[in-house]
Amino acid sequence: MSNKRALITGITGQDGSYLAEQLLEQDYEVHGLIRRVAQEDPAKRLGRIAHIADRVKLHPGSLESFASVYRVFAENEFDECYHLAAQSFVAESFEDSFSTMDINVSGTHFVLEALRQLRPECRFYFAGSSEMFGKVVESPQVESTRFYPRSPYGVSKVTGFHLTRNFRESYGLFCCSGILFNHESPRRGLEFVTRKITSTAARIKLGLADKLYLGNLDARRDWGYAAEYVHAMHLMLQQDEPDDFVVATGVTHSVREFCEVAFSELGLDYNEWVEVDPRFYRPAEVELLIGDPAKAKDKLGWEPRTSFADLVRKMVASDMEQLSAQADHATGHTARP
Ligand code: G4F
Repeated sequence: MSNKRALITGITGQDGSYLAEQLLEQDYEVHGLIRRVAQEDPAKRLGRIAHIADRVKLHPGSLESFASVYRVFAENEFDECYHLAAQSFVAESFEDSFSTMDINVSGTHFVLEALRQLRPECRFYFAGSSEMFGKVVESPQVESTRFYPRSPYGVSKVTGFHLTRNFRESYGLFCCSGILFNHESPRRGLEFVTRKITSTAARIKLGLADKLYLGNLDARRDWGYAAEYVHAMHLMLQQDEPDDFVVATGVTHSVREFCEVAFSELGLDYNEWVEVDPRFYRPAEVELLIGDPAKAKDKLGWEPRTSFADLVRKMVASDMEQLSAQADHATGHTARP
């Protein structure tokens, strides 16, 4: 049992919510940094952590303001900091590269600098990304694979990764980066391709939608289960020495294969429902990602457990359950056979 105090930036996101749950189970005092957003429905914004809201301490702050990050560190003595907050949608980073850079690069810099000045003993985790490998120079990708980012998001994560390593090497701080490959769950945002597929397939099954429009169906990703990936983050901060780790399954599938499994789970043929819409193509694409998690297995004792098919099934089942209630109330909608 632990009485450690942890700060999670991005606590309301998919990963933040799973990590908060797991740290609470280990008796951590869990704090979260949340954006101060006027007039937003708190039930919606805090939806993923509603069930633990009374057990976490939330601090309003902005990653765009060093002063607000500094204040949170000045007022609390954290033992561990998990920096997960980011503009994390790759497609959006092409639309607004400047705010992606501000939040992902300066935001990371602010957290590191506040920690260095006020709480150098606090261990720090940076959410790196397989997007850093981008146009991959080797497969599978490992910790030493050269980065070749293909989006403003990827560039921002490479910079955050180097900042994290630089603070470790310059100031002796316990700073780690997890290079996490795509990780999904029923809590995934609706704009990411996996959840877009499972939620729209469920809507189609229930008669609430007629088509699923997607971009590049041939892109391949190494998809794992988010609840397992946050466990790896925690393990990284429990080691004797800070280090960087690839977290992945070692298996890759195409977006098309994801569609195939998701629709067939509902007794549907994806060919009849999925249409390619070039609006969803990206200016530069990451065609293939596949990670080798051998170092994480060896040093952290971490291994993925949920298979690709089980992950898809879990997400489809959850969307069907959520949307069924909605369909029951809608008039004129009938589930497809
Ligand atoms: O689900 P995605 O949007 O995830 P992406 O771009 O791989 O990034 C995610 O994983 C990263 C880890 O590698 C994270 F760092 C990042 O924050 C994020 O969580 O897209 C996956 C693939 C892409 O190749 C995209 O072009 O799916 C393709 N795709 C095809 N049609 C689509 C769509 N992606 C989205 N979001 N929407 C589509 O309609």
